[in-house]
Amino acid sequence: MSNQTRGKGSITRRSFVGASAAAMATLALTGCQPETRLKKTEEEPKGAARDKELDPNVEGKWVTACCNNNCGGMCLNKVYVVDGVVVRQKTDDTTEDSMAAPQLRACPRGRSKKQHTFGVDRLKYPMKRKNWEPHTGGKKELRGVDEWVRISWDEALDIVADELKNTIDTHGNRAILYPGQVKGNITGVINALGGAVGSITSGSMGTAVYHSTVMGQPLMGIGEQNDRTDWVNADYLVLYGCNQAWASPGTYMYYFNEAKKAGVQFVFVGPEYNVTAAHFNAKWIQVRPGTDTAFLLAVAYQMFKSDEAQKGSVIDWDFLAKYTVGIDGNSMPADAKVNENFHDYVMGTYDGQPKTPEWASAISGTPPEDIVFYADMLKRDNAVTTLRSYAAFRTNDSDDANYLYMAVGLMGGHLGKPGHAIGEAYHNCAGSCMDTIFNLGASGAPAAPKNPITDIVNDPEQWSAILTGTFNSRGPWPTCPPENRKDIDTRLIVFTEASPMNTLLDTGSAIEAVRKVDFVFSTARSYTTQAQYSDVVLPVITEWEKVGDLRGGSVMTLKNREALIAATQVCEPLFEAKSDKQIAKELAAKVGLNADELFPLSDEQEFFNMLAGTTMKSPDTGEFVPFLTITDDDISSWGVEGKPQEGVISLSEFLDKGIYKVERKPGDVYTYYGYQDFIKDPTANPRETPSGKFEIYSQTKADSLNAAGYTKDGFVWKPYPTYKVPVNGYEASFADFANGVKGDYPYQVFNPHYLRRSHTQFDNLPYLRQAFANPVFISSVDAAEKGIVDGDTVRIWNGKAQSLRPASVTERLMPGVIALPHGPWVDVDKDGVDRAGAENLFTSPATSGFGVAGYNTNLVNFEKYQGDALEEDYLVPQRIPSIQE
Ligand SMILES: Nc1nc2c(c(=O)[nH]1)N[C@H]1C(S)=C(S)[C@@H](COP(=O)(O)OP(=O)(O)OC[C@H]3O[C@@H](n4cnc5c(=O)[nH]c(N)nc54)[C@H](O)[C@@H]3O)O[C@H]1N2
Ligand SMILES: Nc1nc2c(c(=O)[nH]1)N[C@H]1C(S)=C(S)[C@@H](COP(=O)(O)OP(=O)(O)OC[C@H]3O[C@@H](n4cnc5c(=O)[nH]c(N)nc54)[C@H](O)[C@@H]3O)O[C@H]1N2
Ligand code: SF4
Ligand SMILES: [Mo]
Repeated sequence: MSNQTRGKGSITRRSFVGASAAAMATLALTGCQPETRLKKTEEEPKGAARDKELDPNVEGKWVTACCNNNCGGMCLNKVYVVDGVVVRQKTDDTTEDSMAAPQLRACPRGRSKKQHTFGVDRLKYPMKRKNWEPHTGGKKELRGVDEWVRISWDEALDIVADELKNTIDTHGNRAILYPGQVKGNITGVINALGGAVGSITSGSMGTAVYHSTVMGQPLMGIGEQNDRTDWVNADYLVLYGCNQAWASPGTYMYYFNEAKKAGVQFVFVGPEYNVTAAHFNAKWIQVRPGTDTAFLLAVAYQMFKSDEAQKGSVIDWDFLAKYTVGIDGNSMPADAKVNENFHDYVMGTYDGQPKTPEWASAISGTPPEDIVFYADMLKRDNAVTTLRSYAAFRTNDSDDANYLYMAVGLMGGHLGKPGHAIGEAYHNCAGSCMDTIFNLGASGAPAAPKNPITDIVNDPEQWSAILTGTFNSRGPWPTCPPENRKDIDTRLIVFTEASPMNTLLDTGSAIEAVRKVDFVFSTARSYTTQAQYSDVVLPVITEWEKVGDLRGGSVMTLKNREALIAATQVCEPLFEAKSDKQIAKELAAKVGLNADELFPLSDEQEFFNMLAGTTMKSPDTGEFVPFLTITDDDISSWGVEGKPQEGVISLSEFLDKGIYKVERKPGDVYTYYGYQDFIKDPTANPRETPSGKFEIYSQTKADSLNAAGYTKDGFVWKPYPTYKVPVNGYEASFADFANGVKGDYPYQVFNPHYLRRSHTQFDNLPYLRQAFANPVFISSVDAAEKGIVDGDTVRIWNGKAQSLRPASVTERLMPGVIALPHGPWVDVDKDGVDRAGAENLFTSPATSGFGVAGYNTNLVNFEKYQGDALEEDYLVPQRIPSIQE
């Protein structure tokens, strides 16, 4: 394609690049030197020809621009488009900020999206690795460091089609692997060709994903919590290892603020007194990473003890009897195989070790009096809302931690009534998860062909599967048991819509594995790690180039219960980038499939179908009704098929505004309490467990954990929650734990989800690099011991890797714990030193329990770096491939 005017805007690509470069130069100056910018403006020659898009007299249009990055918000982003170019951006000014309808204001990432779409690092056309050769990969060891050659789409898709066919013909479909949380159209095409080995992930939720349903919580542990308008009714609001200010922007913080104003006491549990905890002046209950099981067992112990001492005023025994099984020997479930129970274990009947606050404190680092405080807080007369995210569960051997989190809440009877909840604060739903107000319509596109290959590799095992040629394939959900040990000979890797080299455990092995196979291809918007290590890279459009996007409603469709946001196209696809669907469609044709059958609908038709099918719970009747009014004129102007309908708001008004918010009123039809139906009538609305109740004793849990085959140290899982020393956890930081002798890697490290990025997305953006330095956070106690001050370059290492990062010294971390933010793009220099702080270089697939990715149980050492100080990330040139035209 040449530099032709294209699409809706009337700007040529050449003039666009010039304009956006000019706009960026101005913005770069605004960032650091306002006085310079003023001077520059004054110096501009009067009457000089201006680019139209920079001329305030030329009118543009506000467009709602999609912002959806697996980030934890669902914010309104609007961009002002003049002549096809985005010149300004704003966020939600559609309502006053109020409890009834808080503003959905964008975070710094959303406000930087302009650089994501229009940045100079956008990949412009397909490219192939210079030393790649068909079917063998050529010089495979050069993956990641090779140069690139620009190729046409035709050639790129010919190569991909040929490599797919050759791999399938020579080695079979099991030789293809989709690593990471892959989605998408391209994998659908490969499925139509016979499929590939897929992957299973514990991802965000760690051990909670497996156990929650077994115990009685729905939705992989997302569970149920009260409508967030209820938080004001709590006496205590517990943030159990969450950090909403960083990891769930959007409206969480708004409702927390309201709760704070109403006098709610905040409590935070975790290793770092993070910004959210600090903002609400929370009481800090210190717990080292991966030690929550010990902490919570001691909380249970203390509750039993105080209840005895205070004659039943702590534990709600009637509640336990009605809604749970297994608290003690009097309430065993019918399927129990072991004559042991939770109460007696906690008291030390079976192992001689009462799980006292002092016992837990030696492991979790929690002062015993804080364990007593927590137990006292949970007593039944207090209104306690506990909210957890999943940081505590992205740890090895925390398989009983979510059980305990639930169990101690149930002991206080904190469920199903105002102010009481044992809930979670999942970023995907920005507060209220269940009981939807909007249900999004279906796109009408046929479901992607199913993957005929039934072998599935557990995420932590993907790189070792490639390197060793064996893996445990998936058995009955959720296990990958040892009897499913299988051979695998991976020859081709597909990287699309995930960043597994950066985000799965053990990035070093990822690099090795990727260099082993015959062919690797990826889709990418910029030069991500996956793109860097591929043979062929296919440039894909960003959200802003898509025809439209509809978000909101429920936890599964992201993110905010009370709002729907419809984004519309900001600009036509840039350069030669194509949508995933377009790429898949063209690939389908290349491999001889019927592309029109696989992808029959236009993007407009799919977007229209989603809009037309969306329903809303009526504020008057509580029944779901069509959301949009659609006319014959709408249908003909869209050029789609459909029927007119009556709804709550017209299609054109909704798309113009880009947002529809439901105003909340106290006691309205949208009010709910977690598990309210079960609490009202547990027989008519049983939990999905063998007993129909919450199971503090769960035979299913014990049986499946023991069958999973990941626990290698001889430990036997019990049906009730017990303590297991975690692999790579606190105890492993000692050479001799009993005598307090530290080992080679004496520091625990966890990975906060960091504001500069959404996982790996945006890591390359200069605005965000300037705003967020991506340091390693170190406790002031540890820093003082090592002579490290704020800003010093620190070397972090363990047996697998070493990285450099600037230190951020803080009093808000427990000594012995460092925090290395999640998601930077791995950047290993010629000496083997990573300069980005890519956290998964340090993690290892030492999975245990159900085989989860134990990201937050990990050990390292660190010191002040003696070499040249690291330059700040924003001074490092953006990662842009050098390409031969
Ligand atoms: N800015 C930003 N926001 C994001 C994302 C992102 O990449 N960037 N990703 C999104 C996604 S997909 C997810 S899953 C969520 C993750 O959201 P979270 O899991 O809530 O985020 P984290 O930052 O990993 O951890 C939150 C807090 O948990 C505490 N913590 C760490 N380990 C432990 C532990 O073992 N026990 C206890 N009790 N506390 C612990 C730490 O103090 C930390 O501040 O964030 C979402 N939001
Ligand atoms: N050590 C450690 N590792 C972690 C975590 C941790 O806390 N510590 N957190 C874990 C968690 S909670 C999660 S959820 C995972 C996330 O892991 P990933 O899902 O692998 O992370 P992302 O960086 O969001 O990767 C998404 C990629 O898809 C691309 N992409 C987005 N939309 C599209 C699209 O429409 N089309 C195409 N073709 N590409 C698209 C993005 O540009 C990006 O490159 O990471 C996990 N990894
Ligand atoms: S929180 Fe997420 S949706 Fe909101 S502006 Fe930031 S990146 Fe966008
Ligand atoms: Mo996640």
